[in-house]
Amino acid sequence: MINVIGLGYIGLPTALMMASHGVEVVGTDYNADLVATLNSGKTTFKEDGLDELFEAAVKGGIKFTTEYQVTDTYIVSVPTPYDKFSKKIDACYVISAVKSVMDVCPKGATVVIESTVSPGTIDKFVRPAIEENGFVIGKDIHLVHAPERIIPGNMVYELLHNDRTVGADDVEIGEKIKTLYASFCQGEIVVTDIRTAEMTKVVENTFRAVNIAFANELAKICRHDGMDVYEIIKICNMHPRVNILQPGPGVGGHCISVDPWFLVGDYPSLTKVIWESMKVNDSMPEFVLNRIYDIMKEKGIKDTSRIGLYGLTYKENVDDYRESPTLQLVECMERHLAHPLKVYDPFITEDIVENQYHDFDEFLSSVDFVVIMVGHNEIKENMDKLADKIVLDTRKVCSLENVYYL
Ligand code: SAJ
Repeated sequence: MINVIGLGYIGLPTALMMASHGVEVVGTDYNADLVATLNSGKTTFKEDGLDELFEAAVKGGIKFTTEYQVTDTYIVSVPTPYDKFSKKIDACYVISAVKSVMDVCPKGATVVIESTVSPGTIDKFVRPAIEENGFVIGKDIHLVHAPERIIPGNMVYELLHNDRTVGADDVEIGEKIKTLYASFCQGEIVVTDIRTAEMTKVVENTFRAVNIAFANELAKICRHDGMDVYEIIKICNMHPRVNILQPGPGVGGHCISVDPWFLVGDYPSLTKVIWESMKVNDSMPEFVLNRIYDIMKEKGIKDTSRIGLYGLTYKENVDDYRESPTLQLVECMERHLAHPLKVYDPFITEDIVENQYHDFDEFLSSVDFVVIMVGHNEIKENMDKLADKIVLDTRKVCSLENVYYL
């Protein structure tokens, strides 16, 4: 039996995937409300194909509980926040989950860490947490790091098809865990050591952050001299070895806006490119604010009362708003004591910010100037409703004429 610890954005789909592929799974989470929701037959976030996967896993016998199980294999997928000031990883959830596993697990058990951790975290924090209990790693407890790679919005497909990395001290244990993931994963699974696995995960997200920063910097250069950044990127990308990403209003989510800071925090004097890239991405919400201001001046708009931000999530068609560019922009306005803009997002039903609307038409009738912060399908399918508005499209999703871009 596999005990998956932490039933969030990664743990839940992973547990469901295994259970629907014939593996006996118990999912454990310390949040009793979350466990109750799952036990009542409902999923806890929106994701394409997740409900169907949930159904298949329930048929496959998956159980949800707040209790840690006595078994031989644990998969830990709990959050790894970072300290905003020091930019270092806060491994407290991983440590506490591993300690709770140690309280119940028999000798010979394997603990797989799926949570993203900065290189060295397992040596620095996880090994001591295990050894504290008198266990000898490699003899009494086996340790594996198998970082996830799935992208919110396409998680179910990517869980099935992406290649994976399994880092282990011992190749035999690595191969055993590879077989477990191969129960559902059709991609190639590479077995390596733990330190390498830790590093690859953070490097993958840093690669994307740096490349998004490059696109954002191009947007700024092009704005400065009135050039069309999208046309330029389109043409450049026809070169066989160039593949520039898309500029946007900033970078959010719990991965790309976070993981690169682990490297900056650990190697401050060696991470010039990464650090500057993060600063460029972090500057984008304020860049959008400046664009709003310029357009207001051009159009003779005197106050912000009829300006609205469309989209609150960190990217299109997901319900996750962690570190989202819209939240960053709202916070930036607050810091400048500015009156909050109207905000609407079809995926967010609870009140997150001031002046938030929950009905698309009501939102539209309360504004004359719409800033598209997220390109949800809803807005793409309802472009005609923006025909009489001033539109600043930060995602290049608008098909109307006379639209402003970044
Ligand atoms: N973004 C841009 N321009 C782009 C692409 C993205 O501005 O061209 C923005 C998005 O709008 C969003 C942010 O960047 O705000 C991040 O979105 P994303 O779709 O690039 O990535 P995430 O954070 O949803 O998922 C990433 C993925 N990592 C990589 O692609 C290297 C995913 O595979 C990882 O599993 C995930 O991080 C994670 O959990 O680490």
